[in-house]
Amino acid sequence: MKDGIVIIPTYNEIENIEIIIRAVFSLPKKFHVLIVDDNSPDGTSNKVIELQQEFSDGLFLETRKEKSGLGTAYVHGFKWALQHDYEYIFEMDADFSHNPADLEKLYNDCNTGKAGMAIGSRYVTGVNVVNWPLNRVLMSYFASMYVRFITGMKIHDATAGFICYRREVLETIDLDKIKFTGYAFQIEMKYRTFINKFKITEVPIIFTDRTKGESKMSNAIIKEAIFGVIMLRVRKIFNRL
Ligand SMILES: Nc1nc2c(ncn2[C@@H]2O[C@H](COP(=O)(O)OP(=O)(O)O)[C@@H](O)[C@H]2O)c(=O)[nH]1
Ligand SMILES: [Mg+2]
Repeated sequence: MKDGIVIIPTYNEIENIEIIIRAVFSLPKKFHVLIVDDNSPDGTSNKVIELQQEFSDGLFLETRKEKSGLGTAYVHGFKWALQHDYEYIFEMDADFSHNPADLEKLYNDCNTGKAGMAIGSRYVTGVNVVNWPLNRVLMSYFASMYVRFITGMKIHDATAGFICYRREVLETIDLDKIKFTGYAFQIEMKYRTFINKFKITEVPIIFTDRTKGESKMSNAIIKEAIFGVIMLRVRKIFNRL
């Protein structure tokens, strides 16, 4: 079995890709990295290929034909990581909203058996979000309250996308059934982990808005999340999840 791999989905992250990869490989704890790029027009994947010369034993790239959303990019990455025998599988953004230095804290919760899923959480100790406009903070915070209310999960940060999974958790989920692509994807993964009765922990992190490149957030992603949560709950009630 191999140890940990950090999956980073990318779409037009040319300004971040090299520094985020270097940041992970310069950590004291060694993790492998899998970039899942959707054929970014800005050439993100060419930069990854160039860096593979330097990090030949730990940097991997999967390229998809077109932009197909964060959820399916992760599902693709999860399957790859399971096939390649990794024990600990991470989700992390490319834009430094998630600090790579926190990876080890998430890893430790999973590695010591405290968690099957460890979440880097913005809202365990107040609101640890830096530089986001107030409306985005409020939306994100109330989204978590809404998810708690509908699903009954006691999670403070339901849309968080900074996660470590033990492989059993991903093996237990039927990944082909995951349909959501945006924030709803993050909620769905937590809900399925919760239903499968794995332990979930929240590790406090500070989330910082990106300083380089552009957010791919859209109204469609917000709508998907609002209706997606209700759909998840209804499907669970009718045992169709
Ligand atoms: N492969 C892939 N990555 C994506 C897609 N949409 C967003 N990402 C990546 O997912 C991460 C989070 O996206 P971001 O736009 O920062 O979302 P925000 O933090 O909610 O504003 C970044 O690394 C993006 O490059 C997509 O459609 N495909
Ligand atoms: Mg971001």
